[in-house]
Amino acid sequence: MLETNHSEMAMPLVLIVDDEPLMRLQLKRAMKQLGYQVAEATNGAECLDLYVQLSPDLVLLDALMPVMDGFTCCTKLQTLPTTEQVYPAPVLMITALESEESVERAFESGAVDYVTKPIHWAVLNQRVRRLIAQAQLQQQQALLQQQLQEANLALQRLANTDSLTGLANRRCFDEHFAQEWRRMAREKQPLSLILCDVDFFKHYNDTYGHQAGDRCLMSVAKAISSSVKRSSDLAARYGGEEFAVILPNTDEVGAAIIAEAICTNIRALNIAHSSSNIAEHVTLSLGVATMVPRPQFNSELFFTASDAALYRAKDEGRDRYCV
Ligand code: GH3
Ligand code: MG
Ligand code: MG
Ligand code: MG
Repeated sequence: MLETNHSEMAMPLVLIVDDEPLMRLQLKRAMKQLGYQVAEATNGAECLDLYVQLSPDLVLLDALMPVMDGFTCCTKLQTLPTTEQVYPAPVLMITALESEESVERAFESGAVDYVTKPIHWAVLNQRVRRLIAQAQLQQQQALLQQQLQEANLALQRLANTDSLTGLANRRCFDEHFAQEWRRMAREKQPLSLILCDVDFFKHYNDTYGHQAGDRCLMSVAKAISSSVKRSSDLAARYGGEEFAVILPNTDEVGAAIIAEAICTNIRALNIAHSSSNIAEHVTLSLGVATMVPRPQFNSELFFTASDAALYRAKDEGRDRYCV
């Protein structure tokens, strides 16, 4: 039973839960006088349903009710998952039970405040106002926190992504590489690195223009990243027309398969390159190196080995990989 439209979101919503119609009426009148919207439930079970549906800002909860009493209901409210739509709303228990045990039970079940019947209306009003103000502050803080997290993620994505190709950039690659290098040492697994360089790319730019060159790099990037399959593999734009692929837990044989796949997928792009000295289309040269953890190896040696293999691929005629 919702009296006014909560979707306007301007007025806080108070969920009144009491089995006595007269009590609900009085509470409703008081809350409306304070300027709040009101929804009503007649027992704990109804309260749970409305709570999830309406995400109130405060729950005024009676203790003794049929079907489900206030203590049980309050306990269940605490276990509801918090989502973007449903914030944990404070629960104020209103009951004729004055025993110490009842007060303790109420707080143990998650109520944040306790008022006894007959109601002292001025006291209730003050407590309601304070609880709603606190809840709104918490909601705002949670929202801000979430926005901050999203902004951070977006920033991180931006900082790690090459803007032209959408691949990981050099910064991201270096970080990932350092991580995988340490993992290799720890887990005693082989690590492979493939450096890729577009053949005669200067000629390509000279022939087709720099913008066509950019589009070519985008296609090449896509073909390279679609050639690596595992989630731990990383393809990155290493610089200008150079790309690097890091393959954790991959030996020489596995790395050669990926290198071959990259060559094949680039050829399949069939990007016209009339000034290429080797083919009528764009090709790549690749240098592959694999390391198994040994004390005398360092990461610089690894790059030197891949680079040397890449130069060999260029020397031997391009459009190929060398190990
Ligand atoms: P090789 O086969 O020996 O690799 O010859 P190459 O012409 O590819 O080698 P070189 O390193 O001389 O040329 C690389 C070219 O890549 C030169 C540079 O203008 C071009 N390049 C680098 N980054 C970009 C880019 O972001 N966009 C475009 N369009 N061209 C780029
Ligand atoms: Mg009752
Ligand atoms: Mg180059
Ligand atoms: Mg090149």
